[in-house]
Amino acid sequence: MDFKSLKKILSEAKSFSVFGHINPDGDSIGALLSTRIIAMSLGAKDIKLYSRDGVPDNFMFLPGAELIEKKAADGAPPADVAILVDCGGPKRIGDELLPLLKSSPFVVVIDHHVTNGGFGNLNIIDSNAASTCEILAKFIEAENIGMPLELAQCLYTGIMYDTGRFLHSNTTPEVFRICADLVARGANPHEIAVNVFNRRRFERLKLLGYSLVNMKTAEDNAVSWSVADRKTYEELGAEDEDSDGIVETLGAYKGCEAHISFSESKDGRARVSMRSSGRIDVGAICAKFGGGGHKFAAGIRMDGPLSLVEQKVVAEVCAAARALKNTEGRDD
Ligand SMILES: [Mn+2]
Repeated sequence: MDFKSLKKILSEAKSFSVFGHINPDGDSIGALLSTRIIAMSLGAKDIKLYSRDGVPDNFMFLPGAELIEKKAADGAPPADVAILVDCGGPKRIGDELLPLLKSSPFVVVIDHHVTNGGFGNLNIIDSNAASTCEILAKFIEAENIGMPLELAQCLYTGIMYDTGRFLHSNTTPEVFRICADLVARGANPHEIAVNVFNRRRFERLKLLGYSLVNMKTAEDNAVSWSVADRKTYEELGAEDEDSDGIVETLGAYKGCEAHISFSESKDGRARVSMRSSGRIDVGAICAKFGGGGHKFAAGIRMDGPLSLVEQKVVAEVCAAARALKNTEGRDD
């Protein structure tokens, strides 16, 4: 990875627009805020942060979160450099922000998605990294950039989040080495975990409860999924972002190889989140439907109706589960 060029750009350009992805998660928000702190420590003054869907409540405790904007102010001048963090492709920033991205003459991509082909003028892409924040932590280390407490907190949050609290298969010795260093610099794992996971609204917990009570399974429980349509969201008082994390809980079921959460967003589109227990490549399945992500964690946004999306996607995942059963056999 060309860290030298990244440092040069962050040190020399006058203005930056930094973009995270739609339906932001801990890595996207952590990487947005970290990029700002890093650029400032290299002398940058004019840095705007954009996240089309804002900042979920549980990440508002992070330093600088209130600076993240959903859209550009009217007549905002184009920035010298646009930086996309945690985005596998330019459309991940959301269509509304694309004109702002296109107005910048130079684009930097910092990402860890295996599907990222490198669409920037400078691409810092490492699909072996568990998170975009891990790449940023390596950049800071390699280039001897300072690590204030605020930066350690943001990076730790992103890394912890994208490794599923250090439980996913991407949790490498490197992840622990980096996080040990971040904690030594003041990042507080307990405080961050409480903020990110344990300060939920009741409506969100009700949506999780609904999803578990109405969980469906197929292929001898190798595939499990839940569906929440618009009506359900409204009855429970839940928001789009409340579906975050449901899919992980579905995977707790014994014998589950792939688990899926289907929800109907406010814009009427279907949002599909898919996880694998480690043997089915759900990234490849999502790619067939125009989605993307990683081998064991991926997603799709599709036009509805939701029931048809459910039918098509579940059929594809069930076919993968059957293929797995045929080739490897089940050992439970
Ligand atoms: Mn990520």
